[in-house]
Amino acid sequence: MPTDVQTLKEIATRIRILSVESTSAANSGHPTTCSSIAEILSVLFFNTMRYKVSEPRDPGSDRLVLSKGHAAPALYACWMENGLIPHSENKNVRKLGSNLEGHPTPRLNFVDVGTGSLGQGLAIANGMAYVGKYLDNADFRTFCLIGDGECAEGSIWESIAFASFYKLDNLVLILDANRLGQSEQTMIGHEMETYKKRFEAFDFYTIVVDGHNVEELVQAFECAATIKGKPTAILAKTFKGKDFPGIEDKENHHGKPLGAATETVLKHLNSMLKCKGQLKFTIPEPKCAPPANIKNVKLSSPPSYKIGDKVATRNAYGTALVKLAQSNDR
Ligand SMILES: Cc1ncc(C[n+]2csc(CCOP(=O)(O)OP(=O)(O)O)c2C)c(N)n1
Repeated sequence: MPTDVQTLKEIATRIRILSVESTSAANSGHPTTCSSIAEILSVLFFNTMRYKVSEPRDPGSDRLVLSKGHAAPALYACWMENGLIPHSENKNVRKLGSNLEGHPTPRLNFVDVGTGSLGQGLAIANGMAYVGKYLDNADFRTFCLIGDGECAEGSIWESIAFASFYKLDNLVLILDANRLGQSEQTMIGHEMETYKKRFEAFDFYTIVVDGHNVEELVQAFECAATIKGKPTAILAKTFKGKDFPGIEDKENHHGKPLGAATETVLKHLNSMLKCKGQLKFTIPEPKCAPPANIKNVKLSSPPSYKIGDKVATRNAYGTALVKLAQSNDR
């Protein structure tokens, strides 16, 4: 049975609360960045994505790349709500010695790739989707969440071209169009039709949604699963700092904990909760996929250069790659 809409809304509010609490406790971080994606993450983690909480790296699991890695506290909140991380860890986010760093790292068993340097996550998600579709013939889907400010990075558009060229229909790109970047409005702000035209020009199947409407998100992800021969872009119109009174959609709040406003914001968010106890949700099981052999990734023979040899770096690099491939065909 799918998770009901009210529960998905409730979890979104809990994600906001946890993100505010952790960043205020750390006195650093990006609570407004987390807030704009609360519904997107709630629907992905508690309705759409197939995965196992007990085995986050199950090869059949859907992948999620949080390319806007500075929203890490919201990602951690999801893994707290699904039961993998104890809630007591939330106060350690961004603290020295905690693996719950300001940006996700693969030291965490539910993170495949470190993100935070904007513009990189989509290229990596492409690689995952490419492998799933063409090498492993596996059924998992790859989701990649990018920011609108992040779209100023040229590498995003290179990756969009790649996904389209290779017809990665197992890739779902989600654009969190919260209008604001680091210091001001992004180039095209909330012009969703302009985004749509751009993605369509790259031959993506494109769906514009209200990114705070869980029903629209559920439908969009379901629709994406039916699209063949092209990747899907879900363009979510959102608000940075959503549900933070006095802060939502305002400039000058990027990368700042809420400080003196923490108490009033938490009071407001808590007043939105309908259920204080355990929520009932269903996480779909992953389908079977072959485990990838990533053992024996080493040079088939050691480098044989002599001191003083002059070798072009690209040749040395190429030789090393060939030797790696001789030990492991991945
Ligand atoms: C390559 C790179 N350049 C700059 C930064 C610094 N930076 C961190 S967040 C951010 C703004 C991101 O805006 P957006 O993608 O819209 O995310 P939002 O926080 O609004 O959700 C910038 C420029 C970075 N992390 N990586």
